[in-house]
Amino acid sequence: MSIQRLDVIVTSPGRNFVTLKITTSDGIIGWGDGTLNGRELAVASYLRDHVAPTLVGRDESAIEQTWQYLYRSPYWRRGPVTMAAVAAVDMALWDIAAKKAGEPLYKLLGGASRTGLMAYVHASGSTIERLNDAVAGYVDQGFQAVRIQSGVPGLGQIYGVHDAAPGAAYEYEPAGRPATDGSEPAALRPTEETWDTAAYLRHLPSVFAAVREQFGGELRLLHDGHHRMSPIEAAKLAKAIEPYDPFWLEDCTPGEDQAALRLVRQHSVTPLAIGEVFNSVHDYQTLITERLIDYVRSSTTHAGGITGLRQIMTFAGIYGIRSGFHGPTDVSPVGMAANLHLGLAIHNFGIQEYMPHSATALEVFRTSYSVDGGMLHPGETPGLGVELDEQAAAAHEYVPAYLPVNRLRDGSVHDW
Ligand code: CS2
Ligand code: MG
Repeated sequence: MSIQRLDVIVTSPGRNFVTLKITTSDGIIGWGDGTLNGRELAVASYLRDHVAPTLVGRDESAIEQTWQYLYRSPYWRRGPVTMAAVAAVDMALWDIAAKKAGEPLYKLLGGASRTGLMAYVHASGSTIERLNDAVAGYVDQGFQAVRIQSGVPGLGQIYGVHDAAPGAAYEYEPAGRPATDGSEPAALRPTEETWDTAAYLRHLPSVFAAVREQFGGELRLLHDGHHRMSPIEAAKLAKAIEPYDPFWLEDCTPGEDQAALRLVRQHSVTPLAIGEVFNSVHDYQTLITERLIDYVRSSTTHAGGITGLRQIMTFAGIYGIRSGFHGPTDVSPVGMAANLHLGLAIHNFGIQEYMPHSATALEVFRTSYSVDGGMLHPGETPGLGVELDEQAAAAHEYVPAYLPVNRLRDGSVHDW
């Protein structure tokens, strides 16, 4: 049996997704997620123009060899576009292998190491009161871990902060579909936000204090710094929130500066998570061997699929570092399912990010994973357990959409 055809499907049910469909000569279909928020068409072209023609006729069961072939042979290794494309192929081949075995994918990865995966959800609010309302909504639904993001007095819209009905699902990072700015020809530009780290550092400890006061000590509280701090600013924040027992502080400094976390570690025992923008085990080398992080934030979609992320987790496991896989709505339901199967199987699972996809997205992607009492499970359907409805997908054409730009008050471009 062999790979007979590869089709790349770009669909936009509320937001853009890039999905690879691999069909084998005996008619089995595998799905893979290659969505790279704001750069979707680059991955689609990489897959269509440079990957698909080289894979037709290959043995679909040679998953590891195909991964190495796509990783090593083009000479240009790593990088988000390449590794999202590798991820899409890898997931689709695992999906096919598990469908052929008639088993849910986690059984091919060593079987279940646990009964379910603890999820964390996103609560946010422009004010502390609204944030607390959002947290209450999730606690009522049984979630045991909540990421808390809030507005900062004096600043306007901040990425990742929205007021939503308590407990309601929302796609807070929709990768804004840019409005034209009146210029001719119409420019499609990302929206822009203003940032002030000092104001944020003054405010955030009071946010943690207020949430702890209302919900007590047991609820796990997470926070995402979204790469916006310098090492010394991050150290200051990590130390300031320590009394509120955070589960983790995520992306406190720009991810590519691995040594930055040494400084944060010297000043605080707040657990650290990083890696949603990483795409290979090499990005983690210093962080893991020096134990500068506690949680790996990569997703299967951006780190070379199940094969790539499993490499990272095996390496991390030697150092007692656990998973906190990236699971925002820009990881498609296919990628989410891949995260769940891997998380169920590995020994060093920690927690799984969970942002429910919109009803429109779930009409295109038919899922069989579940969430119950704050715990996720990939389900028992053979394969990944997600099928793309091609007719439904065709109804949603690609729309250019970009993540916002973050600037300091003086207009200079900042990390976000
Ligand atoms: C966020 C992400 O989930 C998170 O922790 O940082 O939603 C991230 O901003 C997006 O995936 C970017 O595409
Ligand atoms: Mg993040």
